[in-house]
Amino acid sequence: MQERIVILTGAGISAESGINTFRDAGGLWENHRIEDVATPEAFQRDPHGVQSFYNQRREQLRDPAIQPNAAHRALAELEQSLPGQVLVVTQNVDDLHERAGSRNVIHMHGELLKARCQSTETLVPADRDLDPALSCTVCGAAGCLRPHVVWFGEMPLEMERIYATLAGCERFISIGTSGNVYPAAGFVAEARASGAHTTELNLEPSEQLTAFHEHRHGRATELVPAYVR
Ligand code: BJW
Repeated sequence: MQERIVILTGAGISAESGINTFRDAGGLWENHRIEDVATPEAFQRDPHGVQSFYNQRREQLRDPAIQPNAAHRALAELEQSLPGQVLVVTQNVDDLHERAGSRNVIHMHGELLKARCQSTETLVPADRDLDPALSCTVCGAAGCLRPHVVWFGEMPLEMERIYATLAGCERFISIGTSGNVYPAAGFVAEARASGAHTTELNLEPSEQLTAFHEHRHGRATELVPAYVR
């Protein structure tokens, strides 16, 4: 059956698991310039610096203290109670939705625990630190592996499937995202144009607040279980 509920998640859903957001006080963009770590040009200029930024974040994800929280678990339970009807589109590169039990997940900005061969597009596991000089086993060329993430100026992943699902959905729920980054920030307008009911669950009003039918503000671990159960 076609998914009827689309849930967009952002860094705020993983904040209470101990993973930094991007734009909050103390967030990743406070200590790193986007132009230095999150563009293809930065990677071309300084592959070691960019890999080191992502290696630090991989290390954080390996920390046993980092676990899915009540919001991730509530979404997994929703999917289990409505088989085939729930699609989670996450902007997050962590694996906390999967660890909580969600199965129908699109990582539109990629995955921290994968690397991609720049020659063949082959994906390889990257659960350890990545050395930019490593060669990929498929093409054998040295230095061709890059983090499997979507940087500014690059096309997010699985856009066709996302837009098709937005066009047919009846509910759109946005959780823990500031609504600053497109195309994800425009999904609420797409869903609304298709007749979906739209809800924002976020710590504070997002940039897209006025586009939603309803909004609730507070911590994801409290709002999400209360909203979806
Ligand atoms: C809590 C909480 C708690 C905290 N409970 N809540 C001018 C106009 C329009 C667009 C553009 C433009 N100029 C350039 C563009 C395009 C550009 C863009 O959007 N730029 C803007 C900055 C203006 N976008 C792109 O380049 C994208 N590609 C693209 O557009 O391709 C062309 C295209 C055209 C048409 C269709 C399709 C494509 C690519 C964007 C790639 C973004 N990449 C990153 C890095 C990924 C890898 C990595 O992780 O390192 O993705 S940037 C970063 O931002 C990351 C995130 O996924 C993304 C969104 O951040 P998010 O999740 O919203 O986090 P925060 O920190 O911003 O917000 C957290 C929220 O949680 C806050 O509101 C808190 O209040 C809340 N919160 N604790 C609940 N406990």
